[in-house]
Amino acid sequence: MKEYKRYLVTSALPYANGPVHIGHLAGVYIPSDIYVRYLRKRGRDVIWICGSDEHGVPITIKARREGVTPQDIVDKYHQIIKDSFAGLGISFDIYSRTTSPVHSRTASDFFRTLYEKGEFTEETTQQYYDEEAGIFLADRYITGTCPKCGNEGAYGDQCEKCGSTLNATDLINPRSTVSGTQPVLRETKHWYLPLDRHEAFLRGWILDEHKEWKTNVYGQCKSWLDGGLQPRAVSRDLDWGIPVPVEGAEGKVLYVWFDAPIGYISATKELTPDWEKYWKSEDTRLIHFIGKDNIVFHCIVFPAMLKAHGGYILPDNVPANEFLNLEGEKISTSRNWAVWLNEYLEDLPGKQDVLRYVLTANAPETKDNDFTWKEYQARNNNELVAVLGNFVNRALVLTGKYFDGIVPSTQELTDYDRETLAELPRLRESLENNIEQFRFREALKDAMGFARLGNKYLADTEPWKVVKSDPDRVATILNIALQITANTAIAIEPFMPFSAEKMWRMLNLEPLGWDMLGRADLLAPAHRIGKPELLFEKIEDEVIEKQLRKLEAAKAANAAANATVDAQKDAVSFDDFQKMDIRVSRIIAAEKVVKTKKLLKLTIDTGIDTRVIVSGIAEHYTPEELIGKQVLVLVNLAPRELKGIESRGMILMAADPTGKLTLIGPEGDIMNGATVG
Ligand code: B3M
Ligand code: ZN
Repeated sequence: MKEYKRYLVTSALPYANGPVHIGHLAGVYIPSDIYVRYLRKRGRDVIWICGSDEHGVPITIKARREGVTPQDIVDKYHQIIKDSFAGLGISFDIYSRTTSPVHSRTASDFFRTLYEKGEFTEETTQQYYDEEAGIFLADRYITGTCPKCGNEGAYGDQCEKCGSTLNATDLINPRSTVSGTQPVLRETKHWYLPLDRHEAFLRGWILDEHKEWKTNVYGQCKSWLDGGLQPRAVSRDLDWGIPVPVEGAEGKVLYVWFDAPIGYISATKELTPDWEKYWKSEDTRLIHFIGKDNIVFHCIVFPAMLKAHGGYILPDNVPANEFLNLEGEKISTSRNWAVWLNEYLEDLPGKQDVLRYVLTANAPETKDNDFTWKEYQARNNNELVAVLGNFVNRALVLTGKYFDGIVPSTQELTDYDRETLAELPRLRESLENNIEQFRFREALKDAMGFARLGNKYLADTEPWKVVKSDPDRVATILNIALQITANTAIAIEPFMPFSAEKMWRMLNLEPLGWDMLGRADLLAPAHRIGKPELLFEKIEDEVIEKQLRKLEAAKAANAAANATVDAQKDAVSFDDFQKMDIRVSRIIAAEKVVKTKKLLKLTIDTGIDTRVIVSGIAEHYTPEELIGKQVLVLVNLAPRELKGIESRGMILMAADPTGKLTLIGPEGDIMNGATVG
């Protein structure tokens, strides 16, 4: 691979219309933080660019909904996002924003250059217009049925279900998301980037020169190219965004996906006067970290823009990750089905590295993956506490106990000692190879491999058993254990910087450089180590249950907010109603029906008789809650057999639009058998 003098790393600019969640972290920000921390640790010249993406329709929709300005929205969430990234140790060199003056100037100049070079086409087309709201409908302002997959919630620019990029006029049965009305078509002029003009170049650059790109990225680019590239509008009829800087463009702004990637350039300008050294020299390696829904913009559209402009380098790699789901469901900002980073840092202070570890160990690097709080707890307790924490604690505590915290000298090494030490450079090589190939899950296993090696070494040599009979042997064992501890601190630093910092403090050492990794002489005999601290603590069930309750509450709140009451049924006659015999009854016994989730077997005193009724309310009531309750029973419903039990009648329940079931009963105690009419 080509030797580069410097690295320019970017991470996708998060939309400033909400906090970041674990899907963003697993997909983009933790992998890029690991990679950049590793490059810095190796002494490479690297700058890492990010910032808030503050234009676009989602932000204006949220502003309308909250009755504030788009600037209010982006000011609020830019700060929340920036602070929460810092709280997790996501160590950008700059976290800027696309409402900055530098960005407006840079994006305007970029557009003007392409305009003056004739790189755009101008087209007057019919676009959807909302006559009630008085605005053109672009992107998220319009919804309808996706022509490709039938998804009825597709948007004017993208279908989230099948990932297709759409034009608003492609939508079937379009509706304005602002007023809900049926939009009309109106003429409007826009500027287009004729991607088809760059198709041959892009085919060669990607399909021939970058076969090493991740399969998911290369595959998506190939299907885009094979499908034939179309001109893409680079302006919009909106009042929020960077004004199109040419004559005859009143009321038009740059399309957010045109301006946002230029944000990488403007933020670099803010960071360093040497910005051109990074963006315009072939000695720079440009890497874009993104999620899979941004592949076309970073591999096709932005490179075409850079090529058309001239003078810029193109990305050498775009290691996009797939999506992370949460408890088996797609993460959704609108449904509040997410673990928000700012809330995580509040709820679980001091557990930044646990989240970094779990989201790396489980990262959706090649396919969508799932985050569960149970797995978060298991990985913390069984891997971080039981392996990494346990090993480091033993090595340090035993050195304190047997050698008063002084690193002992090694005596005669055994074959097993030498075999163990020989593992160190091997682990280093594998770790480096995996990080350089953007395989961070595998790289994390290598980093944890140092702790596993140490844990096993202590368990096999059992210094606590031989300390009386052979203190020299124990000196050798603990010296080796401490060398492995120091190796572990170097190796985990890109992944878990907070724990590495603690380890250097406990070792009473300044952080060692990456070039020391794999060696067995990191701690000199007679060096005094520091005070052992616990690296990780066990996570109890209660902590997880609280998070799961929080998710369920969010789901219920969302369901209630979106609930719609069923329409009235067809009319029935009074005689029809008279046929139903509904009685006040009392539940006198209740038990779960084995091998079912929903069924309870209830013994009911109807005032007429005592009978058994099977009811599907086990997910809403426990048997204990029901005993003694008076309920309404339809007693003359024809008997049915359910799971081998004869059920005679039906208990009346209220089912609300969120699916919650509630028993209906009399106000206060009345006689069983009372007739309800
Ligand atoms: N704001 C993030 C997204 O699509 C988008 C990235 C821009 S990177 C230039 O979720
Ligand atoms: Zn679709």
